[in-house]
Amino acid sequence: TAVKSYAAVDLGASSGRVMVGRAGRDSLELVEAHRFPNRPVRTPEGLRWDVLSLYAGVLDGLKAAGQVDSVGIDSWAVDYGLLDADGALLGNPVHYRDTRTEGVAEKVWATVPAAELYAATGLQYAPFNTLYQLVAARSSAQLAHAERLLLIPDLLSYWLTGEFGTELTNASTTQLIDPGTRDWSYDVAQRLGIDLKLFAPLRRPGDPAGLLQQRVLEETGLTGPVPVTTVGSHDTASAMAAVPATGERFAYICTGTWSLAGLELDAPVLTEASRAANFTNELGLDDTVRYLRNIMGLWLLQECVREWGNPDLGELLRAAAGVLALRSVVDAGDSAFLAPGRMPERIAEACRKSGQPVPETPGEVTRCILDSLALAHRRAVAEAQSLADHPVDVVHIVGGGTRNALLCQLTADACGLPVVAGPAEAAALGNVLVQARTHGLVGDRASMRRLLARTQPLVRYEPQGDAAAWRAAEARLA
Ligand code: LFR
Repeated sequence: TAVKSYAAVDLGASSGRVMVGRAGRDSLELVEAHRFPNRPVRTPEGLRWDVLSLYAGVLDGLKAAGQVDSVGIDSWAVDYGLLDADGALLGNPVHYRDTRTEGVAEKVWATVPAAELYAATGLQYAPFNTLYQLVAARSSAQLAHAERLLLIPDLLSYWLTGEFGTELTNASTTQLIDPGTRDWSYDVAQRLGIDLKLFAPLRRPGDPAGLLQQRVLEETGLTGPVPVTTVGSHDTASAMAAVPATGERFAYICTGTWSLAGLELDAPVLTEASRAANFTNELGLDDTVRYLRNIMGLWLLQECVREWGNPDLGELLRAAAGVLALRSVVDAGDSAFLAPGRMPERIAEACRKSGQPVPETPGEVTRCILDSLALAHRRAVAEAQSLADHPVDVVHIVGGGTRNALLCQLTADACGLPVVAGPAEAAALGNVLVQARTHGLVGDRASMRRLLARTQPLVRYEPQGDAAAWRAAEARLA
């Protein structure tokens, strides 16, 4: 049977990559064509993405990938570039960890109360939701001159093809989409003075997104026509499409800079209890809802490692494995950990404030982080099941965190459920599979998942240890 090649552009908060997926009816393999750093820059105005260097990485990656049948793009969510009437980019996109949204939510809620906002959009409160960013930018010269707003993957897609669009799974993270109609929330936008005309028409995974422009073909050495195919352009939507679940009763945790932990549902959960628990209803493939909670994730560790001058990660994890379990834990869901900098001190402060021993050595801090993440995973998985009335018997971990065996085992222990870990490159695989499906190679979501389960190396972790210790640790944070 035919095997086709797809390029998956997958941009994460700390690196970007172009992967080549070769998919057939019974085969799926992924190779890395190019990986490049994503280094945010602190300018006098604030924290910015270096989006031109990302685009250069994408072009280098497509060149390294060689001839492919299609290209798909995914990245982190919520951030955007603004274009003027000539289609030129107005400045560097603002990083979602920038502080410009501090105090903005309160202003928004004075116009649209938080409960109404949740009922209309189903989105968790996070200071970086595009809605708050746009309100923060309301009186900026840039926004005044903008004719178009493109989310990051849509911006790169525009540069590659010359065509505009707004991909739906990522648009659902703006807090301007109604998860019931899967269309714009016109009322919310109007009340907050957000001009929806800035957004290009919505498109869905599987929709065509144009062809690589002549200039791009020349630069990359590819022979046209090469189509760009719309995938779940939010990396978490693509990663979820690559959860190798074989049944319906599963929870997932997409791990990396963030841990996104929750369920795949047919309909949003918009109850007051769900809002209070800060669960989000983002949109997934095929009319699904990604019901999940954002947990700070390995960001906590990445930031410490940066502060410690990049020691060897393997050694750090071995040291952490030898530290007494659950000695001190912090709330890994707390947005107090959102901003970069001074992470070991901030973790120590949180332990001190909650009357727990302060972790001193890098090994102790690392253990505190991993225990805290596992605990946050446990809470999210348990609360999602009860809020959505959707019980599970297995937790799938996908993404970069699957390479961290200690984190996977602790998560199994904390959840009291088996964990199936893998694939690590879930977002790129989900990206490839949606392209493959669009071009007629694999069938529905279930058959995509069966193909993953058959072809990807997965590791199973059985829950061990002391369930009471996790309950006690949870109580310490309550
Ligand atoms: C993960 C992710 C999360 C989103 C955060 C910010 O990479 O896309 O889903 O909440 O980044 O965009």
